[in-house]
Amino acid sequence: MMIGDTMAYRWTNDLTHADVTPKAAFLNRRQILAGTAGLGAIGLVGTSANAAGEELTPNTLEEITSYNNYYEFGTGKSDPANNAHQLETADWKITIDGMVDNPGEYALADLMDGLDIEERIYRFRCVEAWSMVVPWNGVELADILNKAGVQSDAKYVAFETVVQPDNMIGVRRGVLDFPYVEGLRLDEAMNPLTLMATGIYGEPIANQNGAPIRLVVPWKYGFKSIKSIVRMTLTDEEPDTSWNKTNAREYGFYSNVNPEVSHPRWSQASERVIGGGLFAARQDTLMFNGYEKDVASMYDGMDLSEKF
Ligand SMILES: Nc1nc2c(c(=O)[nH]1)N[C@H]1C(S)=C(S)[C@@H](COP(=O)(O)O)O[C@H]1N2
Ligand SMILES: [Mo]
Repeated sequence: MMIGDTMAYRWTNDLTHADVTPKAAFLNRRQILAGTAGLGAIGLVGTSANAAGEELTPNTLEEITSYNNYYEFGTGKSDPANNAHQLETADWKITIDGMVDNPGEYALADLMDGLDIEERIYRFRCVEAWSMVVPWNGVELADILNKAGVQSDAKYVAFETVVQPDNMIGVRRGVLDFPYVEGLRLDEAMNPLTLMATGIYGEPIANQNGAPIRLVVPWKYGFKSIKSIVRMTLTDEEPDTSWNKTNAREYGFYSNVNPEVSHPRWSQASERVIGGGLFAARQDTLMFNGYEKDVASMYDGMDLSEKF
């Protein structure tokens, strides 16, 4: 198996679906735009350029929806695609509580009301040393948090994924301590790059990608980008995070992408690009996954190997 290709601590597939997928057809810019022609239906005020003004070639929707980590639906890369149709997403509500002026349980539609859904084409780098490029549709987390009114003593946001044991085989098997939880420092949460995604390629986000709404933090390892969110709590204490609880030595709270700080079991200096096929070339991993100029100042003076 490929070294560094697993964060599963009980079991993992040696060869996954994506490993045997033939190289994806090259999608040019025009085709990508044509493919997003229907975006008006979900209120996209779309731009083709991404926030950082980079030209990235997104992975295909097939790749993005067939090679996933969503342990509630199993630990294999193709398990979420096979099992996540069971996720119940109707009448989705998100509780926002803790240090906010307007705590409560919000209907997703009310939270999104009045916000412009943008397209953000971001690099996505899993801690297991594979990567994709994903054309998300979503809103800045800051816009949602501002609706709730963040109080001045809040320092972190804690996030929680839905738990539906009847629908989630990984929850029934107890492959992790559920609910899946994550957290960001408040400045990270308020950073303009931090997205709450509701779509990919202009379509509602697939269940296996975290329907109906998930976090996307493109400069951090993928496990920070928690799926199917039902609670956000503003707090003044650093929140627990699922992978840190599971293995604190290997997975820190910050988990910023950093080619110079190795995982205890593998290097993070390079990554395998999904879609390249079994013999895909690796590419160098970029500091903060290529978003250094947008985010590095948040960590000024911080020892990034100590606060990994
Ligand atoms: N609730 C929940 N969120 C999760 C995960 C998970 O298992 N459960 N896996 C994380 C990991 S390790 C990664 S790499 C990304 C994968 O997102 P994708 O399947 O959309 O590529 O989701 C993250 N969010
Ligand atoms: Mo990951």
